[in-house]
Amino acid sequence: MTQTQFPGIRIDAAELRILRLPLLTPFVISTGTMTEKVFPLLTLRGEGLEGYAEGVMDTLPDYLEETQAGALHFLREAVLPQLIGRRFSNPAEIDALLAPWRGHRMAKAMVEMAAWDLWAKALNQPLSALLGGTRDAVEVGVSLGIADIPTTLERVAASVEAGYRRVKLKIKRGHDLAMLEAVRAAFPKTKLTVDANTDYRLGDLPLLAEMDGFGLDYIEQPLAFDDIHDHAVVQARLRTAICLDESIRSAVDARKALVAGAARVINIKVGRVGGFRSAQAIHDLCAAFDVPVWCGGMLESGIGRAHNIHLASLPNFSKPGDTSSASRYFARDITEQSLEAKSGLMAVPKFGPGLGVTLDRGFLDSVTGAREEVRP
Ligand code: OSB
Ligand code: MG
Repeated sequence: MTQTQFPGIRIDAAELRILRLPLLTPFVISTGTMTEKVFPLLTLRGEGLEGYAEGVMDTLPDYLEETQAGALHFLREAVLPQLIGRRFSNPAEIDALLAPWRGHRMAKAMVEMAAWDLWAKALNQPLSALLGGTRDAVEVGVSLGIADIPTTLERVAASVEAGYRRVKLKIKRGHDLAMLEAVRAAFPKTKLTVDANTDYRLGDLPLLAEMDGFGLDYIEQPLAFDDIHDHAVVQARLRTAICLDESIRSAVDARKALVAGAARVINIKVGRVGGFRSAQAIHDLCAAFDVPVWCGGMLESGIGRAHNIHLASLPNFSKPGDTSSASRYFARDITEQSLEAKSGLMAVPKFGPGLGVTLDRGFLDSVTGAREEVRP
């Protein structure tokens, strides 16, 4: 079937759920501790198919400003009633529908990503093929939460043993240089990065400069979530690359950061930047600047994890991502397939078209806290 013959997809219905999955290990970062993953799951129905996406916003504005309550309100009251009953022939039309509303990139991403899944299923193609992916498996590392030094050393050892391609260590003020010294001494050759989740200030520049001594691949998001300028000041004084995460929500943000020299690496989270089209635009822009990108994560379930892996199959995802094995996070996942890395490689899931994973409906119902059908 050629594109011009494609009749489009009519969206018949939308369902929102709030899910709660206990985490096997509490995840500690500079902004707080997570003991369970609570997240919204959107299902779009049309043409007898279902498209899925999960939201990466927290219940409270911990990582960025968006919250689940705000996202549900926006989706329920504004976006989904407009979408239901409409026909779309490609995801760009969904982007155009969402564009007039300000911000809410995580909520918009849910709609855009579920539409991509539905579209790929209607075309009977893997999502990665439609996104422009060029590989069947992606290199992955782990993101290790903040813990005492002996625990951190054990976790690094287990990750290296499992074949992960790099280890990202969460840091915060007061939990940085001594920890790095211990890890580097025990693992002189391991590819290491750190992620501060915004805990430092410009005045910490001397301390950040000391990190140049540890041979890190990059320092992720040392400064404020809404800053680009001060990261450029820091980058100019460091040998180590700065990688931006929270600061980049769009291709416009990425352009500003790249032109300013605020980052030499960018972490793309499709759920943070408003969806796949935005993620592709950031990916392409970074390639033009010769800046590598990698795919971040937000402790996603099998649905968000699958979305991330499809995205990471694009060519400029040239550094290992955070999409490690689902079994590191959850005793049981909501997908019938558990997404597991082997020797630091995560296969692009192709158990079916689109996202390539299927829901374990019984288990899904058992972890659903609230469920609603959205009406036009
Ligand atoms: O900064 O990348 C981050 C988790 C929650 C909030 C922010 C971040 C993270 C991670 C987890 O690093 C990555 C993952 O294992 O999914
Ligand atoms: Mg980060």
